[in-house]
Amino acid sequence: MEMEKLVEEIMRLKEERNAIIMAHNYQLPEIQDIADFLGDSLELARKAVDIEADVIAFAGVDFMAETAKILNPEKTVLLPTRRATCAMANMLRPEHIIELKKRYPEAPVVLYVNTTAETKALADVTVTSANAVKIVEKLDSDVIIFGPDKNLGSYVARQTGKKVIPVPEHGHCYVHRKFTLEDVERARKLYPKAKLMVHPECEPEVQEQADVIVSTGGMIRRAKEWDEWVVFTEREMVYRLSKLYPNIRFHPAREDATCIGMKAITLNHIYESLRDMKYEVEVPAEIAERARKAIERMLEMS
Ligand code: 5XR
Ligand code: SF4
Repeated sequence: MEMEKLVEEIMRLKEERNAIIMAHNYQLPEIQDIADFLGDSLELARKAVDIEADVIAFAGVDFMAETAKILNPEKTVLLPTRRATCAMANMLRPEHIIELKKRYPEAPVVLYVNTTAETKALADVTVTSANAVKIVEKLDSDVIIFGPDKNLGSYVARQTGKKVIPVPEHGHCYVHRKFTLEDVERARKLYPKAKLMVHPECEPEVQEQADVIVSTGGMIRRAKEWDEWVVFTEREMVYRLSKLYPNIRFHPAREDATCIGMKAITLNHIYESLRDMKYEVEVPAEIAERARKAIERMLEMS
């Protein structure tokens, strides 16, 4: 189907199903353009609570759709393709957590929201990059189990002075790990007036060079502070920022920082997803209940 016709069909199906389309900031431009809401995973999941829709077509990776489902159990949440998955979230298995809990029975389990529902169910509290330090400071323990992003974990350790036991041992995001000091140098040469916005999943030495270290939601909030930025995160973020702020200049730090899971979703998948009501995200009740408690604890503590 041609793009125009495809969009028309999606709009028709949206009405028919009483559906809305939510998309993460890393989605393809043509998907960002038709989304009802854009944001980072937590913003989207929380937004979904206020919306009167029966169906949410979720253009993002699977753990994000699961979080939306956990916070909106009465709504139907659709993941447009099963290939939309997060390599970092998949690195952490429940067994890893159970194993470490045996060795550190007193240490609370703190998990980044970039995790599967199954692992969130084993967490005492979830965190985002924005609230991780604040929450870990408040926890009544000097040792914490933290996963899956080791870079975010060491950032938290540095900021709080607490001992962080990483779970799994080498959890990371391959997209953000691509950025190096050479990218920083090139950016400074090419755009001497620009400031650097760096995602906390990047390597520590790259974070040290940042003017701001923020999640994608934070990038949107902080962009107004300057008129030219180099962006150290998934490349489509630049499309999102440029569209929001046409008078500010944004440059991707690398053209090849693309998330395969995010890019697995096409407009055609969204069309088929609303047409056939697939693929419905289901989280077993017991897991959802426990994962929801960990998320709610984060919301209370932040
Ligand atoms: O998955 C990611 O790499 C993106 C992101 C974000 O900044 O949007 O880290 N995901 C969010 O769920 C994390 C929120 O702190
Ligand atoms: Fe996961 Fe990295 Fe993709 Fe984010 S960018 S969804 S952490 S693989």
